[in-house]
Amino acid sequence: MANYDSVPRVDFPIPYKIIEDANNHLIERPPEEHDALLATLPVQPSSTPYFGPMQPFILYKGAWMAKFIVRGALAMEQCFKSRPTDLFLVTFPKSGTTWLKALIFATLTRTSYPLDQHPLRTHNPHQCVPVLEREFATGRSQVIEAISSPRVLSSHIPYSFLPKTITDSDCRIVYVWRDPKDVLVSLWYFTVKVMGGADKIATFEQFYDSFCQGVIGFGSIWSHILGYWEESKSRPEKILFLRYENILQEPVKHAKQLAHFIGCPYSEAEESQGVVEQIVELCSFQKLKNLDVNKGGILFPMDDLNILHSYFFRKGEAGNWKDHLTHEMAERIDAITEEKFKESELQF
Ligand code: PAP
Repeated sequence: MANYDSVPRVDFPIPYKIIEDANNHLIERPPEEHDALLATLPVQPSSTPYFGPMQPFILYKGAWMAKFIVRGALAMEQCFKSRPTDLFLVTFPKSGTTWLKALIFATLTRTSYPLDQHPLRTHNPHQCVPVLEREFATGRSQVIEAISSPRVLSSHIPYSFLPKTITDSDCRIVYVWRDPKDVLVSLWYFTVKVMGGADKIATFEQFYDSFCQGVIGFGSIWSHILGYWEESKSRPEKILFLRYENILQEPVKHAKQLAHFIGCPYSEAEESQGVVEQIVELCSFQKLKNLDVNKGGILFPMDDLNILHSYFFRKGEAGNWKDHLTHEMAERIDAITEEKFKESELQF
């Protein structure tokens, strides 16, 4: 297994500039190779409530997905080449991606930058760790190839969508999951912000129903979690399976576990100097949320979506669903979770 002690520096910033056009605009050229296959996939009925431009969703490998994610996954299957030192962060959206991007990136680069001048102070965590399927879906695989090792890459795709170059390798995956009720609420608020208001989309009740049915653009959250859980049970050295709420409760313990898993454990000297606590503090919700870079700034400026950095920081706590779900709504989700998880040894 790779050890990062000898290669502590991670490329930064991500080399997007390699695909600028003559006017310094970042270029997007969605690959067309899979258009014919994509056109054969079932499309959600037009009566499905509308939540944004990722629709209509298409059915691929049993999951209702945004078309660009399937396009990205197909392009990854065809072209992506993993490297033994690659590290992947995988999450169902709104399960702790931003936080773990920060923690992983800060852990890996802690000897490259003084912590008081760390790039996370001036860059949103999503600017430090690219989303694989997004880059492949928009024809920017060169960005991924241009990053020197060790690469930290992220993804939201289900385990069954991962290319063999990842699943058949010894590359490590950090998977983070979160109480589906909080994921639902977080995803709703994010969607409302991106869409410019709740009046632009279907109702929260319809969103809730779609989430329960797994028709939200990333497949069913329960299948997503179980796909990685089953694999992590049989290959714990490959997949570190973490839960958002547990990291919130014991961040220092989990930061150490993470560093160990990714091959750059904290030395005794670092521990006694409080480096773990400093990394945890740098990546904490309050710290990141209040940085100027995360109060302003647009992520993916080449998109029409206008996703602001601030959209990734809302409450940052466990149990906020209590302010948004009725007792019946919460019970229904918990019943689904219990039913889906009952055959696995996964404790909720
Ligand atoms: P993504 O999958 O689209 O990248 P992701 O970062 O997983 O989004 O989700 C954002 C959630 O993580 C928000 O949760 P909330 O809506 O329930 O508040 C956000 O507040 C939370 N979050 C962001 N950064 C941190 C952090 N450093 N610590 C804890 N939670 C965080």
